[in-house]
Amino acid sequence: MEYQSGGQVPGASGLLGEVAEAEAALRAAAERSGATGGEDLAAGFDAVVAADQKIEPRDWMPEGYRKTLVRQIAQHAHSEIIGMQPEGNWISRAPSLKRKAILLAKVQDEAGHGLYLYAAAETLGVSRDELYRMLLSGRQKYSSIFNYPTLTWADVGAIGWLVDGAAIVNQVPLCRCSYGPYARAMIRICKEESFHQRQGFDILYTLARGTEAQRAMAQDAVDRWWYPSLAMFGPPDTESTHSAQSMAWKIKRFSNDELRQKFVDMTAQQATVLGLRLPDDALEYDEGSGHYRYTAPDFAELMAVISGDGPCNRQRIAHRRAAYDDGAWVRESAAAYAAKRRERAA
Ligand code: BYC
Repeated sequence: MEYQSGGQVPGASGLLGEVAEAEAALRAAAERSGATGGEDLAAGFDAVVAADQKIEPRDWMPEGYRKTLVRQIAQHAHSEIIGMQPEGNWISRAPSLKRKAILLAKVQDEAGHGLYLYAAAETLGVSRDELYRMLLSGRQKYSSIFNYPTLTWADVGAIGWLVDGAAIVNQVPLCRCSYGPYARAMIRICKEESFHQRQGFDILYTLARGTEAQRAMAQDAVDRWWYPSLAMFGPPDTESTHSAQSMAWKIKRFSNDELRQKFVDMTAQQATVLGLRLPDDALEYDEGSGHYRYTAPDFAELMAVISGDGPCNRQRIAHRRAAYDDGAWVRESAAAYAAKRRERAA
């Protein structure tokens, strides 16, 4: 595997190919005549899912399907928005104008992803404001990963390489999700995420070839972000509450452990190109299975972080609440303006 600064992350082009194939499949599904179940709504839903066509907002769907999608899409949207904080921490301290411009664009992209996803969730009959309030009151979650601090500039590189890398591996299959608005949003998001991963890889590549101190800083960041990144994929399959049903509905296409393994296989090879070490003595390629053996993350830690006890949970939510309160006048002015326009038009 070779790398040229600014180029594609080695071993990641296959994922972009999968996004392109999913995009073509989405178009083909839209053109195929609709699968039906006659008068029976539930049979109609099952037929559409079985035929790999898409469920659209106006279609009948089981209440559990709708609820699962609202939970997952909202959690995903919240993750994008909260995910702006750890990186935002470094915008004013990026080491060059170029790095600063790139990071600014990346953090703006995350806001955009949040918006596509809130819009996709709204097609299921919930408002963005409701979802936002559920985040702020702790009734809905966001990804565990954003509860860890960004201590050095190298953390921005590690987030791009490992966190965005894990995000892509998890999200490319969502481009084939059975719910049309979510699948379409994911196509665009995945294309952008692949640039995000490139910027992280490029930061680490540069640091790993810099001074001894820069190299040590890069290694330290990888040491701290590796296991939290593995934990992003969720609990092991044996403890995953939603996987079986979500896979039957074709919301999820692969299990948590399958995707975690795919991420390890991809990342272990990229680490050798970077010249950095993944902090796992047990990491080893297994000829027989064609996969890397690895040490699982500490799932008790994942559960503690998910339930509010990570290093930065309180800080992240306090920051979001303050931003929500500070923005009240903008929402009120926009609503007053819209009401005035409606009145004038009437
Ligand atoms: N963090 O039954 P399971 C990004 C929860 S954004 C928190 O396996 P499921 C990026 C889970 O919700 C990254 N909670 O659940 C942005 C469930 O909760 P309930 C976000 C987690 O849904 C900015 C319970 O544990 N990506 O990459 O089948 C900058 C049991 O789990 C986590 C997405 O949201 C976790 N890590 O599978 C850079 C992708 N893991 O029932 C990067 C979409 C599990 O108690 N989401 N839980 O409420 C998914 O693919 C799935 O929801 C998951 C979990 C694989 C995450």
